[in-house]
Amino acid sequence: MSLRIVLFFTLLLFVLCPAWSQETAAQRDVRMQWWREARFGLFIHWGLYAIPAGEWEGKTEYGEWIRDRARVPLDEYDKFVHQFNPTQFNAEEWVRMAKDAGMNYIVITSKHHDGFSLFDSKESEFDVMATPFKRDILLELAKACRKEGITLCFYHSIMDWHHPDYLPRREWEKGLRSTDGADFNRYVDYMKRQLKELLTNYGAIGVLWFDGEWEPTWTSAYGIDLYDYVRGLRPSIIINNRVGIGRGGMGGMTKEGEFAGDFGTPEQEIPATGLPGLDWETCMTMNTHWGYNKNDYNWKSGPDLIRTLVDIASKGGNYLLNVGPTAEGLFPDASIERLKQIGAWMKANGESIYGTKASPFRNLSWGRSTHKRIPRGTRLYLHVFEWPADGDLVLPGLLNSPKKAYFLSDPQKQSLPITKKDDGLVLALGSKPRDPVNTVVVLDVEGSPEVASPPDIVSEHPVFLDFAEVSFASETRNTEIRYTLDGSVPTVQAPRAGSPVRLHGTTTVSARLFRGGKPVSPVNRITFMKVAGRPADHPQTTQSGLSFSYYEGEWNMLPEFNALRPISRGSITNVTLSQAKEEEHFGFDFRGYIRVPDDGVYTFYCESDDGSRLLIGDSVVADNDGRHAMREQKGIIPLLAGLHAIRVIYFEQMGGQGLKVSYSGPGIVKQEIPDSVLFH
Ligand code: H79
Repeated sequence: MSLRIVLFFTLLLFVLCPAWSQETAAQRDVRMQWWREARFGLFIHWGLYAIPAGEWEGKTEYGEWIRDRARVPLDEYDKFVHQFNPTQFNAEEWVRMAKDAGMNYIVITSKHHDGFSLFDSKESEFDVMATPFKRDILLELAKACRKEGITLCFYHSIMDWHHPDYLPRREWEKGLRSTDGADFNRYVDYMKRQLKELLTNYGAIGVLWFDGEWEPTWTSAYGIDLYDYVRGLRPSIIINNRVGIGRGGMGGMTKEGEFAGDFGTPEQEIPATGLPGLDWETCMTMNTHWGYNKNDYNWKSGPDLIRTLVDIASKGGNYLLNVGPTAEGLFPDASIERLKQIGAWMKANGESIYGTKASPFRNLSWGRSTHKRIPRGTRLYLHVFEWPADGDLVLPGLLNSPKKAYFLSDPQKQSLPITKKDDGLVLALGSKPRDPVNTVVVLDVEGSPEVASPPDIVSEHPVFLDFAEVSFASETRNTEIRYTLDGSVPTVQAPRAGSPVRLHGTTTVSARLFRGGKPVSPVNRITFMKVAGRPADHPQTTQSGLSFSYYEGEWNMLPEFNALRPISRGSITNVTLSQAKEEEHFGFDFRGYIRVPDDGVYTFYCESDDGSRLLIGDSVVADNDGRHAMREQKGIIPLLAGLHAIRVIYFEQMGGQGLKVSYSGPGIVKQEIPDSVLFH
């Protein structure tokens, strides 16, 4: 092909493909920059549900889901439109409260699952202009945000319990609202037209925060199309991962290989560790509900919220903290009080949050850290939650040469004494915290952060029957690992880690990093226990399969099935939900024996939606209780060859359902437990 033809096709490709699908990493970094630096935002859940304020027919447990959870018929709910008149609403006050709390952006519900639009929508009669209030709330907020330099963002629900074309109906609503003539594609077009209104009439919008994507009608193809559509309207906008269907439950991160949107959305959760290379934002309520609930007094404390913000920043995430305003248009007093407490801390310490990166330390016993690049070095922010008893703050494994340390809140920046030890630095802080919640210490060091974390000590299990093989690993460059097997601290004379070490009895293994003959990391220590396997059971008779009892009821946790009367009983080839008579609100208790071929440590896995638990004999091996989407929990147990009593219990509250029980062990790669090894 001639160069000219190649050029022509390249150009054609460029013109035909939307810019966002060929965005380079550098372009993405530019687009994400404000959001990554902002770190802290205000979530606002506001709509008609503020009027009942959580109460319906004497029950007071509801929030923004009230129409669904209390099964409020549509025409009943629609009456709230005529009552919505938040005369106390003052956009400037709201925005100022967010700003004073140290927040950089606001995400407000342009439309929640109930389908009510908080803005003047030409596409819907179910909007704020149909209320006595008749003011475009989002327009007033947009103006106030622009004035205060706050980025306005919209939460827009894909699920819609009001629009006639939206499908499916709620389970309980099927007889009440017909689906005749409903056309989901037409609903999607409606949603797109509303999004166009939101992206053209309110100035620059920072984020579109989708939600309610988990219903079966929403597909990956719809998600990709919607993402492209929104980026097409506003190329620089940021979109959360709930635009597609790749979110992994409430943990919120995008599942491997799925369409990601721009950031993960853990809900009411914080990832256990940082997630290098991923953008994410934890959203959280201050009490229990998102929408206003007048009886919800379950407030997190101000100090708790401050530490949560710091914890999230130390893991490289954003914090989106919610307020549910009242039907009068006011933030609850308890929310205002907490925003002020956070604001006071942020005013003195915000520098340690905005624009920072995740902690270079794996774990700090006394608190958290964040960091930033500075010319020729790194500025570490050390967030001291637990003040050291002797006033000495230890930075385990920090290899960089220190330049200067001082309290962030000290205008004089008086230097704190620094001592270099073998395995880190020690800062002399003095005897009293400057801030009872979180004192921030600034430590400037040379170069990019380098932390010698204690080496990993790796073995298949912490217990073994016969012997265990242990190996060592570290990611710190230019170091060697030395270890001992008697509980003592490894010195430079201790053996160097090489091929795996074989243990025959209970042993405490200690390992430490060395560089140039000197220890540079703290010591890692793990005890591996030699244990006796559980002796096999000897049931009198056995037939293939398991026995089961089937129950019905509404539970949020696994109930005590023994105390309940089963709806039915029987035998079954394996743990399956095939004998369930309902779609939701049911449970199973499976019992029998499992045959394991060899002595050894076995791992059992319970994957379920909602909760499940697996017991061998009386031991709980895998506990996956609670209401959740498909999620796996596992555990181990040492077993001798033969039959072992096994029990699996399960419950389904509502939504999706599923149960998968797997095992692995000596000679058995992880697999679902086959029918052939189950007996009763
Ligand atoms: O707007 C607030 C809540 O109203 C909304 N998201 C926050 C920001 C919310 N909707 N539902 N939920 C929270 C909980 C729903 C959980 C489930 Fe699922 C939906 C369980 C099963 C389907 C999420 C998706 C977890 C698994 C799949």
